[in-house]
Amino acid sequence: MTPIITAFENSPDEGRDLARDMRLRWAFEEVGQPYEVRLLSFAAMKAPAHLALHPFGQIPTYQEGDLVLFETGAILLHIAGAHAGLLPADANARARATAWVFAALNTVEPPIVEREAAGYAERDKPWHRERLPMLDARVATRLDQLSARLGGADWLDGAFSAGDLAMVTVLQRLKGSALLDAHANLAGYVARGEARPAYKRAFEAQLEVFRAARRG
Ligand code: GTB
Repeated sequence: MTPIITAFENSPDEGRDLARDMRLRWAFEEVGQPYEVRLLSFAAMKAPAHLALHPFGQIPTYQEGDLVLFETGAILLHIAGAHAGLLPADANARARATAWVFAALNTVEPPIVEREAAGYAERDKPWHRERLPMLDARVATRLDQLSARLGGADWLDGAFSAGDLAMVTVLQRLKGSALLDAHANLAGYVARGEARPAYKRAFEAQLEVFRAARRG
């Protein structure tokens, strides 16, 4: 049965791969699993039919038969567990790759999202300028630590895994910022992820949603 995911009908990033359905599209492409996408307006995301799938009214969701999932980490691990290509066969290596998925989403992503959200939600507050260096410092600390761990390796733990896929998509949110550019190995790591054929196919698919909307 072909899995169906949900994505923005009109993504605010205009097809620049920043919405979280991109992680799932990339994972499907890595493992060679065809998928379908159901596009949602913002109103539809908050309507009862979608809230029955996603309690927080967000995208993406995943449906396959009577299985319904939300949370990209859970969906990514589900896809990776069902197909070869994103998790190593060795049990310990598999557990470490899983840990990197959690590290990306629980440890590295939160300060990045917090900093990003401050940029658009708090910009007009009198304390915003005072808070910004602290938000930058929290991100910088995580990047310093991640950079030290990655060192000169291509991927975080041996071969490319679901952990790298999650981490690259998290770091992409910093592309073009001095914070990421301060670490040549992390910028190179993101570029290596984006150079993967599966990533390119996923990127084109999400960009096509924006192009199609423009064509009307
Ligand atoms: N923890 C959840 C997961 O990983 O699945 C988070 C899901 C989530 O944040 N979804 C966002 C959403 O539905 C879309 S991806 N937001 C609407 C809402 O909460 O009402 C976040 C996102 C959206 C747009 C951009 N962009 O345009 O740059 C980047 C990231």
